[in-house]
Formats: sequence, structure tokens, C-alpha cells
Amino acid sequence: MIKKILIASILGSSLFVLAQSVPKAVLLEVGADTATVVATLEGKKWQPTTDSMPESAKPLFTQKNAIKLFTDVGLVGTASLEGQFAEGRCGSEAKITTNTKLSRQIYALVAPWNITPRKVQRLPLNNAAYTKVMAAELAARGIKAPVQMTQILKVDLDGDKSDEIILVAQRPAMTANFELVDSGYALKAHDYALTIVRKLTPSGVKTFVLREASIKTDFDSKKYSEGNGEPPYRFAQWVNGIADFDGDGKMEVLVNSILWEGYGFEVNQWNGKSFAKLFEWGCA
Ligand SMILES: [Ca+2]
Ligand SMILES: [Ca+2]
Repeated sequence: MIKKILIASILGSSLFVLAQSVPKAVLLEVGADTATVVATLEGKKWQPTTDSMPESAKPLFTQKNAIKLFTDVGLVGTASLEGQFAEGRCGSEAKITTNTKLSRQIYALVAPWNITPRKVQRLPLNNAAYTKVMAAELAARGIKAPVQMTQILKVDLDGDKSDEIILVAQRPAMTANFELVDSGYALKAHDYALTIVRKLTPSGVKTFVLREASIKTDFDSKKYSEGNGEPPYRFAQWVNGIADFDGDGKMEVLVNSILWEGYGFEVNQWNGKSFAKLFEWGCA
């Protein structure tokens, strides 16, 4: 069978085109009853989709409960596709049905592998040791603001039998359900958002930065209302998904962030030495 496909593809256009045309997995952004296609895994590369749902990806959705819903704590349920994909606000949209109660926008993978091979644990935010770690990170950046931890997650991302610790802190803070407080505008000097991973390496436990932002001065509302200057920043960050995006048994980290009036995410992957960006997506 494989031989036949190979011959057909050589006789046809090319092997490369064949590999590109059949996605291995699809990433969806999921709301209460709608899913939007945001990226497809083509060969070994995740490609953010622009507008239309790739025809070749449709067979991936035919099975009931093919859509695997995940959050910062890994797999939380499944969903099934209902009806056809049509153009939506941020990409191809379709109706879905699920028994899982969704209280915010989350993400889902349609992929044949186990997307969360290891458990993720949410730790209490008042952890003294991790508050100290975060305080040191803020101090190292000259950020004079208190630690406002919004997430502490414990998970063995890469399966080396040692847990990584993911810490997210920010001011303004976010609610436990990742809603913006006071619209999330960074107005005060030293407002910040910082997402880091603590990981055991051959040279000890090290800190890796997934995302960071801060402002040095107060927002000048007078200047802005007079028509000068930039609007205030919004740089809220939250880890909204931990899952294995490519089926290699190692889990990646999806970090959402607010960008001006829009929002987006980056998927970060441990490459053996550091966390690198696998791909990103955004919608205004
Ligand atoms: Ca590990
Ligand atoms: Ca992986």
C-alpha cells in the first residue's frame, strides 16, 4: 500500500506536495458550541491556517468525539463536529457538541495520539518557595512590584521523570478563570506579566522564560486624551493549554496573551536545551 502511494506520488506531482496535503493533526479554538480551525500539522510543521478549512483535513473529524479538548491541566473532554465548516471571524468555524462544560475559550486537538501522556497539577498560588523564585525574577528585571501569582502548574513536560514548574505572575492580575481585571490595562509603572518554567537540567534547576512584558513608567492619560502618544498596553498572559502537539510523547505549552485589542497564543516546545516557539497565532 505504502509502495503504491509512493509510486503514485512520484508519477503525480511530488512527494513533498503529498506530505503537505494531508495534515496529521488540527488545532481548534473552542467556545461554547463552536470550534475555529487555527492551525494544522503538515508533515512536521504546524501551520497557522488563514481562512478556509483544508479539504484534506475533513476525514480527521468524521469519528465521534474526535475533538480532544484540553486546558492548562491537560485533557478535559471530547467533542464531535456537527455540520460544515464556514468562514468565521478568526478562521473556519463549525458547530460542535460536547458534554464538557466550557466556561471560557479553550483549545482542542484532533490527533490520533494521547495528547496528555502525563498529568498536570495546579498548585495553590500562595506557595512561598515559588513566590520567592518569582520575586527574584522580577528583581533581576528591575521590576518593583509585588508578586501576583496567577498560575502555578506542575507537570513532567518532557517525560524525563522530573517535574517542571510553570509560573505565571502579573499586575494587573487575572481572575482564576483567566478574565481580565479592570480591562487588563497596564497603567502603573512596573506593571508586568511574566511566564517562566523551572526545569531540572544537567547543570541544576534553571529558569526559562516563555513570555515577558512590563512598563517602566505610568501611562500618561493626559497626553493620550490630548491625542498624543500610544494607548495603554494590555499584556495579560495565561497558560491555556498543555498537550503533546506532535505525538512524540513530550508536551508543549500554549501561552495565551492579550495583544492590544486582539489576542493570540504561542506554543512553546522544549528542544533539549531551551523552550523554543513552535508556532504562533493571533486574531484581532
Ligand atoms: Ca521533565
Ligand atoms: Ca510533543
